[in-house]
Amino acid sequence: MPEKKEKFYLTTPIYYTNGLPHIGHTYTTVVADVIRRYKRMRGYDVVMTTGTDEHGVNVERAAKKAGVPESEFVAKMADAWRALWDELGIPADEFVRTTDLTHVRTVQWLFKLCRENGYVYKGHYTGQYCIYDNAFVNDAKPGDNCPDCGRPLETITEENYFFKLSSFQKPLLDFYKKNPGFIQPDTRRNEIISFVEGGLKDLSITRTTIRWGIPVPGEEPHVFYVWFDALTAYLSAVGGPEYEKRGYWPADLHLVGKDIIRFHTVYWPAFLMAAMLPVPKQVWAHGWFLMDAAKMSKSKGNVVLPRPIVNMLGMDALRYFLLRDVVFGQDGNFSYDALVTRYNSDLANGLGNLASRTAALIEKNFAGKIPKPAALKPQDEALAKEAQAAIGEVLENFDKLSFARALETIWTLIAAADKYLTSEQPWALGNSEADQFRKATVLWTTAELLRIVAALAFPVLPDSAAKVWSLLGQSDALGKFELDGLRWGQLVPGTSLGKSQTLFPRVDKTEAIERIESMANEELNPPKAVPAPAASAPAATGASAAAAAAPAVSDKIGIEDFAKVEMRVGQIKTAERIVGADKLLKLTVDIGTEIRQICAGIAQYYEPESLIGRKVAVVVNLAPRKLRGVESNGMIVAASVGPEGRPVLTGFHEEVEVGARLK
Ligand code: ME8
Repeated sequence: MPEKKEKFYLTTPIYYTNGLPHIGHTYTTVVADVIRRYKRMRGYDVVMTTGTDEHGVNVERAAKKAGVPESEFVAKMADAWRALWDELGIPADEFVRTTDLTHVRTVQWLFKLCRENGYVYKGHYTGQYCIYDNAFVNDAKPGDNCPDCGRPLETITEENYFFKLSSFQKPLLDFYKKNPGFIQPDTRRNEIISFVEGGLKDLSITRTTIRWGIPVPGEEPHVFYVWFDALTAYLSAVGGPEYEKRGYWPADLHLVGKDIIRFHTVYWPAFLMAAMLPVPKQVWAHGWFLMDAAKMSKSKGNVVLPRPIVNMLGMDALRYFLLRDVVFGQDGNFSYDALVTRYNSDLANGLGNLASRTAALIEKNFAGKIPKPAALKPQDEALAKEAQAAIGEVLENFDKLSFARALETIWTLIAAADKYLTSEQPWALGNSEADQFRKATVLWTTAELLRIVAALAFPVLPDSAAKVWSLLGQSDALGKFELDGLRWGQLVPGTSLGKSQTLFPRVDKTEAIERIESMANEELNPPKAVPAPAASAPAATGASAAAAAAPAVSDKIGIEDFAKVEMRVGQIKTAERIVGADKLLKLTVDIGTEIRQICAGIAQYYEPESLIGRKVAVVVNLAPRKLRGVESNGMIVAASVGPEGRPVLTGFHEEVEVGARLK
């Protein structure tokens, strides 16, 4: 544990704003968040940066297509990226935009330093350029396609400022040698060393053909070109020219995908060396998540989105899968099948089941208080030893960013506890004093193991580990717990258990996948914009609030407009909650001519059982649509009450026939 809080600065790439985040971007940001939480639990003062890369031709074109100025386009996109990270619980400590003023100043300052030190000159450049990857392709001929994305290259000739990258071959090779941990994993280091040994060409760092970029002061129309601009964001985020005041530079860790390792391990240290600024300590390049063996991209139509998965299974499930299923550094295939299988086996049947089983047994046998262990048997001691050893192993693996290994060790412990419970059978013990002592020992041991599991799993499963933690009656915030102090034996007997809650409800694989895919489809192909609901409209608890809204423009409608809405008396036959949709109930409703499935946003206000047999007003001629992946064919009418819009279902004071039309 560092004496005085040592600083730790880590970054994700700053993502392009011409698209929205998919699971690949989410992966890097999740990993950064896991490291951030882990380092905080090891006593570090951590800052994590992410952000958006907002300049360049692609943005110019996308803004034009959208018919808005570039600044407006990127502001919306940056908001969308930031909002998604917030929603997923992985917000940056510093969110840097390359259009931020501090960033603009930092880029101009870095350029000035490089120029003053003699590493910048003016020249002409003609090259084959991929506008999608924002990179010149060395050795390509006119008419070639990009070797990375396969799309046509463009020939570009223009006056540029050049950076003397060629002067840095030896300094870089010396630097890699002195700092063998700088490029990780090792295979990537070897690739980069061979690349640099092969010779470095000077690099064009400004453009005159692009308008949307940071201007080179006094040299307009030159604007800075992608990588000189983008990489500098890491420094801008922690103070830019005043970085020394904040004290986070040099970065401890740049996390990147393998696609951009060269820019981070060759260009970036060279720019900083040229400016005589400190060089980051480590660049870690992870592999790609592939879909059907190809890199995900929106143009190929094979992207996986995070939100539908999170809606269905929860963020912890996604985090767990991303870190458990693929060895960090290697490529991995993304499959919904593997995701849901892991969810059911490791989370629902594994951690979730162990926690609820243990809590239920303590509740039943010890009135919800952690029992005091009595004499230990060898099997109790063996489990304690295994858990104590796991602590060291897990920390070591987190330190090496071997997340899959760390999780494997934690889940081996969970399996050992399951086996222990099954063989000790505390539920089969009687009420004799000896049996009571044995029960107490077994249940304390299992609960103590769970406490250790929760602490170790927290960086990856922040929500559910915290739930297990409070289930075991631990009142301190788990995120502030210091892992260096974690030892077997700290669970205090007599502690009252917290409220029990289901951690990971088991799901049907086929249904879960169908719903995730359907939600992804809705997100990728959103319905056309609809008018906002008028304040006086009845609460739309069914298919869509917007679809049921009264026209916003005129406050009067003709009878013929009202006649278009077919409302009938329906009777609720069944009602159930929907996994992954806290607000919705799935109802089947008899509308006289048929039984309809309708989703209603009333789950927070009505118990499903209380609705059976109830007669309600139903809009029956709404186009069917899917809500959270569940088909809804109609809408239940309710009043919207109070500032929170509490739904109150309509009802009838006299006997009415099911199917009667409301007029
Ligand atoms: O390259 N699998 O931005 P970008 C795993 N703006 N990770 C993936 C992935 C996949 N299929 N797809 C994307 C840029 N990523 C530049 C960076 S940094 C100074 C400038 C992740 O929006 C991975 O981290 O194309 C990759 O490096 C990054 O997103 C690329 O994001």
